[in-house]
Amino acid sequence: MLIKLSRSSECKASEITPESIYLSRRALMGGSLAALALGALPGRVGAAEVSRYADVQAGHAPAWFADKLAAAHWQAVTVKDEAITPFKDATHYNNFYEFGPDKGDPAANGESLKTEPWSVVVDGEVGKPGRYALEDFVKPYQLEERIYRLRCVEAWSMVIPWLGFPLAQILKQVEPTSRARYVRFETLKDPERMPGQRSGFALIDWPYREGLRLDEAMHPLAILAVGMYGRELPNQNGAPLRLVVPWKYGFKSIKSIVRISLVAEQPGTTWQGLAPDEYGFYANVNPTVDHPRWSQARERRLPSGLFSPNVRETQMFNGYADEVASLYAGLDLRKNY
Ligand SMILES: Nc1nc2c(c(=O)[nH]1)N[C@H]1C(S)=C(S)[C@@H](COP(=O)(O)O)O[C@H]1N2
Ligand SMILES: [Mo]
Repeated sequence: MLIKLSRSSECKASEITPESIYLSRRALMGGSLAALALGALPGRVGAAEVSRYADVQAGHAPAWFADKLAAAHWQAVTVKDEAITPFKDATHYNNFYEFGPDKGDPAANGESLKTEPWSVVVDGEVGKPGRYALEDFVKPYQLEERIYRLRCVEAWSMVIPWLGFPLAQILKQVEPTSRARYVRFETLKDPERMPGQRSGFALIDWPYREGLRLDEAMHPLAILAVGMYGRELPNQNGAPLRLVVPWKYGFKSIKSIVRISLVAEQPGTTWQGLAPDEYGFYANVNPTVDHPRWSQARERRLPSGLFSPNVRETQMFNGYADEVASLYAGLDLRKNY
């Protein structure tokens, strides 16, 4: 994985002051939505309106998405005393190697991705395998807004308001067999529309692949996202369906998913396959286990500029230790990085 610290100066001074939206933490799976916190959102017009967030570009959402949005559970999970990253940064500083290796490439080239129609295959060790149109795949579930920290292994981070639903809901519905121990995910392979899949960055054996242990995948914080900032996902952020696992390094949160397979053995993953000494299967955010080429103790919170680097301490499990640490009881996190 490339690290381009010199690019930190990309953020213009005008972007350094975020549209600060401070939120209070809600109980993890608590159903109650605090009117108080909602009232504190500046620029809010209506529950289903994109203008919940400042400077958010409207997209071209399909009709089913608008219906889902109207019934969404806003702020189902939030972060405490941290500003949401401006939409501009979250959509113009991306890793999505299918569209090129530079942070600006996914925004510049993502347009060519065709997200309609889209289908998702669920197969492997499940009682009910199937191929679903995205709309049908999402239909049974209420969208929840999950405001999560995202910590890239390259030591930058953001706070992003996702819209999605727990991965566990889908997994339960397809009925994993007793042999299922891991979940494997695959991104679309479409070299005609994904320039990075046909260019020089051919080190990657496409499609991009990721995986989770089944108990990690069933954890209520792990979600499949179809939107962010009160709208559908922009292509550069992994439209139309991506994984978000907030306690793990960003590369686990695979974009533009077309296949979810329940499997018996630990699946191979893209970055682990490329550089197994540097990127592990677990990839839990851990400030005490350094990457072989850089420290993981701290991170640059975007927007981050030359004169305002906005560096902060990285938290164990990215701040989600209370919720997820028990998944790793007895596991040597230094060996299982
Ligand atoms: N298919 C695919 N998924 C991917 C990547 C990628 O290159 N291809 N990059 C990963 C990395 S390294 C990070 S940090 C996050 C970035 O998500 P964001 O661009 O929405 O912030 O996506 C992850 N998911
Ligand atoms: Mo990343």
